[in-house]
Amino acid sequence: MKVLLTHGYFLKEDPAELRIMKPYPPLGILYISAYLNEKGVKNKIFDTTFSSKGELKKCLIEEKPDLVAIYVNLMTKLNVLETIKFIKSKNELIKSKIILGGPEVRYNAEDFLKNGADYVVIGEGEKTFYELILALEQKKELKNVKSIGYIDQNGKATFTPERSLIKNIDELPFPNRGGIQIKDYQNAWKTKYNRDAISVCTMRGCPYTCKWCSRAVYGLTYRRRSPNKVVEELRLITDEYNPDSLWFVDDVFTVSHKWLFKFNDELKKNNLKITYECITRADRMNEEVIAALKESGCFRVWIGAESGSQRIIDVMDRRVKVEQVQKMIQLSNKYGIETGTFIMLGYPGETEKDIEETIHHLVKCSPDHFTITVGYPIKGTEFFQEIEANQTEDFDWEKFSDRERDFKRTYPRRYYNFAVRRVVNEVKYHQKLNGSLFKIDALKFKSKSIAAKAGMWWSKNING
Ligand code: B12
Ligand code: SF4
Repeated sequence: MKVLLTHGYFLKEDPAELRIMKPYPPLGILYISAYLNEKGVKNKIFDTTFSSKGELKKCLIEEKPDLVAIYVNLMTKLNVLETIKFIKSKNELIKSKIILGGPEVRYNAEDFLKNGADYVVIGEGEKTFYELILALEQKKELKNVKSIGYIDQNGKATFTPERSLIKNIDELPFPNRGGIQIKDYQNAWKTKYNRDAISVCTMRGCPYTCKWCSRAVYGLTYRRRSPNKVVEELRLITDEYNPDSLWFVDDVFTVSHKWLFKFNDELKKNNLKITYECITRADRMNEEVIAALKESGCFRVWIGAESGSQRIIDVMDRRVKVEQVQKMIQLSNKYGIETGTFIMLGYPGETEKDIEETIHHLVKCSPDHFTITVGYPIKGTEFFQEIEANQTEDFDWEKFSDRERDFKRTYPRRYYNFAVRRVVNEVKYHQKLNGSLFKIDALKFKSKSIAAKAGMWWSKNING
């Protein structure tokens, strides 16, 4: 069987992503590809990141794969639907079956099947996809393949029972980075930042329950590769690509302190020096952990909080104290590690007072970086369940992603665009005021902050 793995992320067609220019390879597909290679199933990857929709279509027509296997997340959903439509409209591709996997699948499976996908793989993909390929090759009954969905003979969407997760993820082969042009990613980074980065995954799942976070793939689990296996992969990456830095895509890098200390020891034992960036939670940090992060090469740590208001953090079930977040950001900085944090505005129940507390929080702990988004409900999350009844308009699934799904918030939607500007400019004002000799710079940000505050008032009281 001819298997083509692909996705729907086209960097050139996305102005926002072009501005950010931090592309990462599609790790999920690279894991699937490596697993199939190990099992002797030939497969090819068409990496869309630096390509175009036209090139993908050309490749499909040329290759005529038996199976087109596509990764889909909420951002790439619409592009993936377009690819499905294309395949279904071409006589040359009449025999190509479409299989979808990735985080967007579990809670949208029926819609994808109705829109042309032949099969969906729910959750962790390696074993399921391999078994599905075998069943299709040997024309066996699909009902025996766990964790898949398909349209049965009666035209009904059918789902098989859930498969248990792979217990020991050390068994998995390293992602097939050789199947794509990693150099293209490195060049894109080098051009923009003078520094490149390669992504690595050491854990699967997260044991926490933040209400807005999607756990559609790995659920409420925590499985970790052993430090020596990770170091083995890092050695290969270093020898092959020699990147300036690594990015651990793990949900909570310091969730196990024991693991971190062992990882640090393993790096030393193997005389491997790395520079890396990771994400974690303040409640899984302390001074000893920060020292270990520094020693093992962490140059930047992202510490989640989402809000500076304890009330909102609690509503989100974030299970962290805002003071802890502030303390860990300051302590990491003291150890010479750059810090970043994520902020989300517009969560249900958030008021202007909470937004002001968020500003106060950011000013107080002064992280080196922060990202700010207006929260949106991802299907399958508790946040989604909470707002489902309060959606402001009918949602056309085929035309929009969850990012465009809106609901009745405390204030009109437009208010939050001003609120984002207010937070960014007010924080910059304080940073400039404290850091620069030229206070005139600070005043520029202050005036923008005041204008944004006026916009908040105007959209709240006059024109929402
Ligand atoms: C790294 C990462 C990013 C990176 C890089 C993305 C990339 N190119 O890989 C960056 C920072 C750019 C990013 C951005 C975004 N991300 Co992101 N990201 C992640 C993160 C932390 C890790 C992804 C990863 O590599 N996982 C490891 C691999 C091995 O797992 P996997 O991809 O899920 O693959 C497995 C299965 O899904 C399945 N599978 C995957 N593909 C396929 C294909 C087939 C055919 C089959 C059969 C199976 C299969 O098998 C794989 C192995 O078991 C995840 C959370 C997580 N822990 O997974 C969020 C996550 C994927 N991101 C998410 C979101 C929301 C976003 C953004 C929309 C955020 C935003 N507001 O901008 C953007 C979208 C960007 C884009 N254009 O696609 C959500 C997705 C939710 C959803 N329903 O789609 C997640 C799950 C976070 C969360 N918990 O809410 N992200
Ligand atoms: S936000 Fe982070 S800690 Fe919370 S559930 Fe998601 S991955 Fe886990």
